[in-house]
Formats: sequence, structure tokens, C-alpha cells
Amino acid sequence: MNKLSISLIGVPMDLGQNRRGVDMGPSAIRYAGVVERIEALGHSVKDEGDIAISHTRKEQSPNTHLRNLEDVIDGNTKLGNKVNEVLEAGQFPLVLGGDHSIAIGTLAGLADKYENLGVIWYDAHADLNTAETSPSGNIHGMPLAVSLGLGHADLVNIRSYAPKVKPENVIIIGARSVDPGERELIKEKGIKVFSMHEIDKLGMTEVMNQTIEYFRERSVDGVHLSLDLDGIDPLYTPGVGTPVPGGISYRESHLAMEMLYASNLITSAEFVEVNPILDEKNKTADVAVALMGSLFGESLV
Ligand code: 6HN
Ligand code: MN
Ligand code: MN
Ligand code: MN
Repeated sequence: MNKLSISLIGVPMDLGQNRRGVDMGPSAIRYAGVVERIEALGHSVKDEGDIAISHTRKEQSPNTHLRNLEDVIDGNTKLGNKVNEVLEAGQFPLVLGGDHSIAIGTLAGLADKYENLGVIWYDAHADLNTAETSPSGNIHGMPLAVSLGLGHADLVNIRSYAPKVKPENVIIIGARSVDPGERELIKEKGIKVFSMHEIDKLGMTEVMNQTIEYFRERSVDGVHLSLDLDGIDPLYTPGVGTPVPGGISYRESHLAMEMLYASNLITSAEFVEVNPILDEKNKTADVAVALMGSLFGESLV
């Protein structure tokens, strides 16, 4: 088994959406025992602490309806720099959110090293809105579009290059709440989506086999897992800001992580949208840590 040097980066970001409390996600995940869980598998873990995120919510930025735009840019720039530094040091970046707007920074830090990066977007949502299509103005609904080079120029150009990811290198898994503008983008760009319909129909084993095969065929030089806890059914992960019923089950999610571990494809990961204020006894952070266990090689027997 491949032993990794993992760098844990907390991002107490709650400015990409309206619900307070998701900035406490990194603390809740640490409290749920992330370091101990991963170290028990023989990997080394260095906790890099938290990225400094502004806690002043300026409801509307001047000249835009994107909420807290300047501070989201600032936080993601810092995160991108940190992720890149960790990569340069040969460490595996494991990013703890925080709302999903932080994927903008994570991918900005990854993609100048990985020229042909694959991305798994494990989420109830597609996060493919732009300023024009967004129903909410919330930047956590936009990070995948931004990483494809679509959206507000200052978000798209974080760390001074764009795009970060090619549409044909993205696979969305678990989608069940997709806005009209996002559907159009999926069609136009030919983005691969395993919605809940496909997961029901094919089963998670086949979905993951096809996912792994897709990345191998495309000869990606790395694969980033961006896991939004709302991809999982809210029965198991109630502590998220935008829950959608009818999600991926607890066991299906473990199976997916176990298959990714066995594939040896994953080169970075982030677990986002854990909101302890909306949670029941840290259940959602516990699920996040359990899934990290499977992603990093826990086996049942
Ligand atoms: N997330 N599509 C909705 C929006 O406001 O753009 C919801 C986005 C949710 C984003 O969960 O990361
Ligand atoms: Mn805050
Ligand atoms: Mn998301
Ligand atoms: Mn989501």
C-alpha cells in the first residue's frame, strides 16, 4: 500500500452562501478525528491549520450581485497559493471546508502543476452557475463553471491563469438539483454526469468503474476529488446548507471511496459544506471522516 504524506488545510469559508456556520466545518471535521483516522492507516498527516478568511459579511459588493465577491477572491487566492506550496513540497493536499466556493482556490493551486487534471464533482448540484444564470448570487453555486473559465473574470483568473480544468476532464456524480443555465452548459460543453438516475439504474459499482476508465482513457496526470457532503442523502448528512432528498447512500459513498482508493488515481481531495450548526451531533463531520477513511485505504476485514 502506498503511504502518503498528507497536508490538511482548513478553510473556514462561509461567504459563498447565506447560511452561517459552515465556517466551523474544519473544526468539526478535526473534532471528528480526521488526523487520527488517517494516521491509523499508516499515512503521515501534517495539519497546516486554517487559511485566514474574512469574517465581515459585506452583503452586496458594489457593481455585482455576487455575494462577498472581494473576500471570496481573497480567501481563494490564499488557498490556491497554499495548495500549490503543499504540492511543491510533495505532499497530498486534503482541503476541509467551508462552503464549496473554496474549490475555486483548490483547483487554482492544483492546475498549474497538473496540465491534464481530472476532477470528480461528488455533489447534489452541478455548481455550474455564472453571474448570469445564478438564481441566488451565491458563489458556492459557481466554482465548477469558474474553474472551466466561465464567470466573473476576477474569480476565473485567480493565480493569473485560466481555465484550470477542461470540461471533458470533469465527471459530476450524484446530481439531482440542476438549474436551467447549468443544464445548458452541461450539454454545450459535453460534461459527463452520473445523476441519481444513472446511479439508480447502473449501480455505484458500474458508475465508478466507468469513472475510473474514463480518466484512464483520457490519460489524466492527476485526479482531484471535490466532495460536497450534500451529494449524500440528507438522512446521513443533515448538516449541510442546501440539502436535497434522494441522494447517494452511506454505503454507496463508501463503495465509491473504496474503489477510488483501489484505482490509485486520486492525487488531491476536498470535503466541503459541513455545517455543524445545522447538524445533528456532528453526524455530517463523522460521515466526512469515515469517507476519508475509505478513500485512504480502510478495509472492512
Ligand atoms: N453547493 N444551484 C444553486 C445555486 O444557488 O446556484 C445551489 C448551489 C449549491 C452549491 O451546494 O455547493
Ligand atoms: Mn464566518
Ligand atoms: Mn457543491
Ligand atoms: Mn451541493
